[in-house]
Amino acid sequence: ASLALADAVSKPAVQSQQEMHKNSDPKAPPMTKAEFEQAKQIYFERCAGCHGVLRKGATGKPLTPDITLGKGTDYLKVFIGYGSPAGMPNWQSSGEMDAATVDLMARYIQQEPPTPPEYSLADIEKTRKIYLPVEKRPTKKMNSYNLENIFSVTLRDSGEVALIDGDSKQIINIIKTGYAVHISRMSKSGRYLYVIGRDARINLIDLWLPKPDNVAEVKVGLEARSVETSKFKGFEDKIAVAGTYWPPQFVIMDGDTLKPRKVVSTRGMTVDNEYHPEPRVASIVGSHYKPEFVINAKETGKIMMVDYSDLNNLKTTTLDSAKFLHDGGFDSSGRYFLVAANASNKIAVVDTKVGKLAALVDVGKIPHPGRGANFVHPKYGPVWSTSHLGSEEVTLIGTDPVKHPQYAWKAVETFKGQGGGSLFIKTHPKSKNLWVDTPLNPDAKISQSVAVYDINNLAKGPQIVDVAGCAKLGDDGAKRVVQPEYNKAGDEVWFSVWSAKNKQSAIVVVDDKTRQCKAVIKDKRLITPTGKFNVFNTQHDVY
Ligand code: DHE
Repeated sequence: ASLALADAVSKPAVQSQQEMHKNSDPKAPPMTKAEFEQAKQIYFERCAGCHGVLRKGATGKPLTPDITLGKGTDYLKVFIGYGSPAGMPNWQSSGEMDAATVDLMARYIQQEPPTPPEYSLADIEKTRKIYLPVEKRPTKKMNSYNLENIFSVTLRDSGEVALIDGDSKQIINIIKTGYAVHISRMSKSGRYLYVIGRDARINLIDLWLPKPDNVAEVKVGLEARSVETSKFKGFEDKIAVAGTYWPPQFVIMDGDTLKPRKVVSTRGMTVDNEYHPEPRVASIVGSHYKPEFVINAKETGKIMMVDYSDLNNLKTTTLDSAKFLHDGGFDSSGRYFLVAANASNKIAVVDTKVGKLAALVDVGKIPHPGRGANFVHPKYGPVWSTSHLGSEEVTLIGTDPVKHPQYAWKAVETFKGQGGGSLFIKTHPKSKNLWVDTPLNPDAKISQSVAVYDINNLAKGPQIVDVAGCAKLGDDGAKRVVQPEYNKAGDEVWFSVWSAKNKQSAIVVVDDKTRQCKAVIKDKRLITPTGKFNVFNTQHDVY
């Protein structure tokens, strides 16, 4: 799974003398076995996240042969090469795939999708490595870093995370991880950092070591996006959980050794009472009110509140919401969890105190909040906000049923951002700014800049900050400015300027008050930076 796209593409398969792939429907365009294997790997790394391993569709359209065969290779090549305004990336015109690869993928998606293997608890346990046993780990912090202001930065295509000291902006360590780490999460105490690769490899990093590094590792499946730890009193740092895209299941582990304890399948009926074979696990959060994880199954629209206090008698409350569940975060009180149901254009609100769905709120097209942004609106009181992948709208939802009941769980205000293709929105309790990125907008000017609003005067409209311009990377190739993340003090906001793997990228630190670039972190080791997670803000769900 660590095979990078560029490597795969640079070794075109020799078609003639090789054995051909056998497809059940002979109408599918011919491919050699080697081409099929190469395309399978690229599909896994680039396409499966949106279209599903079984190609049944979710964020992206279904790509099963009953649909793709009718479209044919030429049509599919245009779509793959040039993308669509609905969010399909322009793989060829962005320079990320060459014409031969686009042709390969167009032929591949007309074949029957291969069914990947299942993955049991024993399979998981076999992959587990302990680099430093618990008894040999330090009993107190052994370094002088200000741990709470460290950023864990995904280096997507190199299969690493960079730990960057938020105070000095120096790289503390570059740590080998799974491929394309998706998120980083902190243990309740702030000592352990968990990262999960797209290939479902989890790395446990101990921030107390003289130089923070891996202490354990496990591969929990074939494809994954989410990892979380127990936050409830009495269970601090004790339990970890990871959700996988394939197989569709979640795994509960010991927090300090990653020893798998329980695997639970998410296959079953959707909220429309139809069977789904691949309900992938999207976001997971640890409840602050109960010993529970809130686990979101994408395709079924079911939200599972899983009680981790007794794994042998596992109690789960399942809430019906809407399809397809994706990303989300807590409101400012930490009681309500708001999650995007992106195919329904809704936000589901979970009351983690009583274990019930509080509301389903209609928002714009394909909401994509990341963890969202909480602030106090002058009129509506506390609100949580989301931007959208499929529209230029930013939507605010009232989150205070006690003091502002008339606004609670309603979309109280919608205003325009720079354009569609937004992935993340962010503010901080100490800030007056609301930052909205647009990395997937097809217009380079928009994907390379961000919009920032004054939360006390949203009507004034945004100021546009040319973040990529600050990085001074030149005109060389596509760059996307992605994911605002605050430092602990809430006076700096960090952005990734995400270039192709073989091009220079950077992290731009913007002064939150002046909205001017304050620092640019450039280093040849910073390959394809995407998500950034400040230790303190992640540990305490501050966003
Ligand atoms: Fe993400 C969060 C899934 C594409 C960067 N992404 C999430 C979460 C899920 C998810 C389920 C929530 C995890 C949680 O909170 O527990 N992401 C997917 C996909 O299925 C999708 C659409 C396609 C894919 O193939 O993976 C996808 N995501 C991307 C990207 O292309 C991004 C920009 C770069 C990358 O590394 O792949 C990307 N996703 C992120 C980031 C977060 C995230 C940075 C966490 C944001 C935060 O602030 O919490």
